[in-house]
Amino acid sequence: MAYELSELGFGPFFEQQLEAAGSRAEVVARVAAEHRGAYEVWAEAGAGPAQLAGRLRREADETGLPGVGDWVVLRDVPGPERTAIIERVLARRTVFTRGAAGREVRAQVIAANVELVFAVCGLDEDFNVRRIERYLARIWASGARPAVILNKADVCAEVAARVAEVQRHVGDVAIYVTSALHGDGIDAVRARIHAGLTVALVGSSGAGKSTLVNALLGEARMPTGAVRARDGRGCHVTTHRQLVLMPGGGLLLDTPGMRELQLVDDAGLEVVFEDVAARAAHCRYRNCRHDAEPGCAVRAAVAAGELEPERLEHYQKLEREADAYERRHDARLRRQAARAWGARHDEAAHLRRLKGGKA
Ligand SMILES: Nc1nc2c(ncn2[C@@H]2O[C@H](COP(=O)(O)OP(=O)(O)OP(=O)(O)O)[C@@H](O)[C@H]2O)c(=O)[nH]1
Ligand SMILES: [Mg+2]
Ligand SMILES: [Zn+2]
Repeated sequence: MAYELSELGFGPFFEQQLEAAGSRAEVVARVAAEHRGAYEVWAEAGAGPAQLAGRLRREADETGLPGVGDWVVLRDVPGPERTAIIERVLARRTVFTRGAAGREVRAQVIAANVELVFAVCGLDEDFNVRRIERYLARIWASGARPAVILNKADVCAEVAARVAEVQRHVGDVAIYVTSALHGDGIDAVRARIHAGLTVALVGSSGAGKSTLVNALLGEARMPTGAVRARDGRGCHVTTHRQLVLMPGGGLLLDTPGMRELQLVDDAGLEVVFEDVAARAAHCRYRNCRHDAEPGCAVRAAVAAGELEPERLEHYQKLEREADAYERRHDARLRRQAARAWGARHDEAAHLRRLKGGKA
């Protein structure tokens, strides 16, 4: 199978990077899938498996490694029978990352070079406005545009009220109401997708991302799975990220449900909480936390009934979370750097001893 690069979303932003590197004939490809370090790449001349050049693996940190959606340069033409070698990752236009989970130090690339990201939320037990805000903050921070899909409308008795509630929190971000299982509302979502555009779906497990992808494709290509009856949670059916080409053009990226989507910094919060941020610009202190500081314009707006107290509460909570992450993350990086330095130091002392010098 071979692809038109423009159909895969290739454009001047990436082309310029190739020209800058010289006129050497290069095989450009897009990473279509990634699973535990094994890649699938799509190029004009063919498609097939790929792996990283050893140098890349050694030099790059986690976010420097290619993720699904990345444009890469290969050593040779890919094909089903051979494993192509990825030599270089082109700079990204957008990148959606997940904060490092548990003990990991680095953020993980979820989707690279996507233009539009749908935050999918079920209108069942999954429904949670705060989670939608959190997703939107991360999507804005990625450089992509967000939109919201409220799925499973068929099992919700108060769709209009829920939509109104979400509307109050997302400003002018588009909201789509769907029932992926029955194909309702899908045409409006499909209308947002066109040739050359890459669209990702994110959201908790069981929200119906894969069911939506299937409905958009018009065929059951992605496996889907039942949610637990007890609490409506999904069972993490999708285990790896995969690009699929829409019959009418455009690319969809289905992602596994994320157990934790942390805010890694406050990028994006300013956009989601534009109403809060606009007032905060008038606080007396620039680093005002809007708690009990004198001259706080945000608190004043709440007191005057111009800003919902809930908005401020959500904003403060997310900002504290971002701060905590940054602090934890920095501390971890510092510890790691100290360890690496210690190891180098020990090694140098050991070498000096071997050479008969003083340690
Ligand atoms: N009633 C109803 N059920 C739906 C709808 N969309 C999806 N489902 C069901 O919800 C369950 C989970 O759907 P999936 O598409 O597998 O969910 P997912 O978001 O891809 O989940 P992960 O891959 O685990 O992240 C399945 O049983 C679907 O049939 C819908 O619109 N209405
Ligand atoms: Mg899925
Ligand atoms: Zn303030």
